[in-house]
Amino acid sequence: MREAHLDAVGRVDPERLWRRLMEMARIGALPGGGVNRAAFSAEDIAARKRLVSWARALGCSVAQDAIGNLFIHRAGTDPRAAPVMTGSHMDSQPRGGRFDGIYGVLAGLEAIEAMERAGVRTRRPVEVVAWSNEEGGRFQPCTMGSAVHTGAKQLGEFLSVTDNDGVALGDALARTLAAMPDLEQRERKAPAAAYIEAHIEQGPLLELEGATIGVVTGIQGLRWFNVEITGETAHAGTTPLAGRRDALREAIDAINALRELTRDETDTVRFTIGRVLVSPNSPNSVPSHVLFSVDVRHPDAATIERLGSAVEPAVRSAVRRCSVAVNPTLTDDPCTFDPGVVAAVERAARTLDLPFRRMPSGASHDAMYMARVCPTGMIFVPCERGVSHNEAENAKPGDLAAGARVLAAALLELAD
Ligand code: HGY
Ligand code: MN
Ligand code: MN
Repeated sequence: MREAHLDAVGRVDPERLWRRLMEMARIGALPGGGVNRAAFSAEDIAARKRLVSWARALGCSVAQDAIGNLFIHRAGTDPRAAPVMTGSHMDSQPRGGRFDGIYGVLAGLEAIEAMERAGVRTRRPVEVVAWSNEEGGRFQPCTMGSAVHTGAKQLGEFLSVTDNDGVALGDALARTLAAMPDLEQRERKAPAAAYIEAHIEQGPLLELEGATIGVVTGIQGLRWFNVEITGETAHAGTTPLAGRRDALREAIDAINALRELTRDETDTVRFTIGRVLVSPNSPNSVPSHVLFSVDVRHPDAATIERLGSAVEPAVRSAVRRCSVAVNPTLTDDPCTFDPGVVAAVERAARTLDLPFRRMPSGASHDAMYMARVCPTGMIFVPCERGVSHNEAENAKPGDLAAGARVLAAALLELAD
């Protein structure tokens, strides 16, 4: 690694990174120590404003696209060169942790600050992206901002999606875009020379093996669905079971059928029903409508394809008297990261003498979509007991800084 690059990498400051992480953790802070920063919420807007103020203080320009993805741009010596991009997301799960997503955004900002302080100017521009709605907790599906940026999905498909309170995404997005009217608009899908995302592992492997850096090789496939079952509400005391069209009773049968479908002795399949809405949701009225989510994942392309195709038939086979709608909201096949970018991440870990291991990602990330449009890779750092999507999510300042150094080193190599 060139002397100037080593100098820049050495200027990654663990305290500054930790301080920014803790400042962001106060936005949407929960009593249990985690955060709730739903996409396009007041908390998301506050985090966006905080990030933009830090980016501008570094002399970077900030642009925003039609779905609210934020692009922090550090100019290179060759303005015509496609940027090397990094980033992640700032939205969180309803009871999320202080590091999921936001770490990748702030590690990218830290890498830019280290370059700035070292006076290193790369040939390519370097951009840090904060993707909109990666989590999909409030508005399904997940990884929405990167899907629209890369052209995999159209924004128009999502505007009428509603959250649990009936708020439409289009309205929440309009408020978010209006909150920072002075940002440059980035309408086109800008080409990128490469994309690297830093993220906590959200699993236990690195911690168990005492490795500091995960050199991520790819992401497992996933399928999301929303299933709606519609029956007829009735009096709980007077209506015989024989005559009922009980939507919850039949939703339970459908969920049990899906549990059978996804039963796996090797415990490789990941099957989750995380969201269930029941109406009228009253103890003495027979449920007339149930919406439940289905999240199925597997690293093997043929297996996830088979499971995904079997969801609707399994649900329909279990539902007798009610009507059923099965709406697939996400179809992502397993992705393999670019060998050149994976090697650059590994080279950086070796140069910095950090213990590392190559590994796949069980969690999905915006890198899933960027991998379809440019050479892409990811960097993992350990999180305590592998816990994530939980307020107890925790990570060590030293590991977070090590990940940011590997990110800075890999970005410098790819940008020059
Ligand atoms: O669901 C996921 O895998 C990601 O953490 N949003
Ligand atoms: Mn994440
Ligand atoms: Mn997450």
